[in-house]
Amino acid sequence: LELEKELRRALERGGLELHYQPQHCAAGRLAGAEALLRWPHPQHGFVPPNEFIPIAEESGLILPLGRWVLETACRQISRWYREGLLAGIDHIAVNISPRQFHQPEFVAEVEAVLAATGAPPQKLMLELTEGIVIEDVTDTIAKMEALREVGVRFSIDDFGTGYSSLLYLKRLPLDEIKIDRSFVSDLETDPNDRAIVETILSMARHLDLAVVAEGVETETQRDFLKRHGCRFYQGWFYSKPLPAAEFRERLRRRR
Ligand code: G
Ligand code: G
Ligand code: MN
Ligand code: NA
Repeated sequence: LELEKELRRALERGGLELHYQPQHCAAGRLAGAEALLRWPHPQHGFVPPNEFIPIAEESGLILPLGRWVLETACRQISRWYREGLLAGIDHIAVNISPRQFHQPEFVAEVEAVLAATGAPPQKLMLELTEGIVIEDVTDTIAKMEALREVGVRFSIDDFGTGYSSLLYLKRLPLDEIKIDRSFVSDLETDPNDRAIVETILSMARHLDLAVVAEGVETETQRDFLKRHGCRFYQGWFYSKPLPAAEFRERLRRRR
């Protein structure tokens, strides 16, 4: 309860930050980023999202919090776009929580944020999790289709960890899947993980879905993923999540 109060206060007083973890293409070029929420706590340092997102989800604070994330990312996308820094950049991805997505006004909220910030919808990728999908597939599809109409794209986060992942591929209007870090981390030692990752990449190719591999930490992992046709790579091998100003420097230095 204390943490929830402090989080609410941080949100109200501008005490939260968005960092951006770069995503690279197979040839090494910078291709995009995932926006990640950071809470620098005056006493405890950075509080991990895994600790405070569930609290926010539980209490409903995730609604204003998620809106702040979306607005902040879109304002940033709009600014970088006007500065000419997003040429050749495929997307900036934003995490959407289940409760945020299932609001009746979610589609209108995203459209309003795009209009207010002037962010080009084509640069926005929304990352959904399994938690979103299992609740109401018909409503999920309707919302995704409405936003894809506007040009927004969708990615499924933590792919492979859910119990019905294959069902999403068949039913949801997706553009991208993110291979969960747990499959990538043991690629070098676990033949089962190699088989799973190969299978995901092969399926994605047949279904015409882009794939992002998460948690890429070594060249060996990158090479394996590259050999099997992975499109985007995210992880410490390339970069940790960066404050906005530092990510902007990466965008700028490309030219
Ligand atoms: O930032 P980190 O890599 O520690 O992320 C931990 C978890 O928190 C991940 O599952 C990530 O998706 C989630 N997360 C990070 N930022 C956000 C956000 O802005 N919104 C939501 N809903 N989840 C986030
Ligand atoms: O949305 P998701 O939960 O997948 O968020 C990504 C999380 O993974 C963040 O907490 C981020 O800090 C973390 N992360 C990003 N790159 C790496 C990496 O290469 N290795 C590990 N172990 N974690 C990473
Ligand atoms: Mn994510
Ligand atoms: Na993930």
